[in-house]
Amino acid sequence: MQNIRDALTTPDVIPSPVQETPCTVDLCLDDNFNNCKTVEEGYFNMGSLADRGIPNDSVESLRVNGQPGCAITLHQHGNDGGWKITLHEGEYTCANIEELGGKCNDMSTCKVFRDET
Ligand SMILES: [Ca+2]
Repeated sequence: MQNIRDALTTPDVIPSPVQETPCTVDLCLDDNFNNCKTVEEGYFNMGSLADRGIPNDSVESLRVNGQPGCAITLHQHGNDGGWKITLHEGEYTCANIEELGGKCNDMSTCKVFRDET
């Protein structure tokens, strides 16, 4: 058994890199992170969002979870049309989304991904 002195003086031989965790996003139908549905990495069109309980033009706040580099791109329409914003790990209220160039209750498609750059 290791005594306490050894435990205190044993150097960390392995540097601790960022632990990679899955990228997920809580898409919330109401502001301030209420009524959220969680989606994993991938591209979601209107139909696949609806299948997950997220009707068209209903997202009002969201939370990007996981690391490193987890992100979501929100699109106003399909096919890359309309406004588009990319958000990295963190929490975004309706006001935050609008400050960043998006709109609340106006997103139709999105992509959750790990931004390797
Ligand atoms: Ca809403």
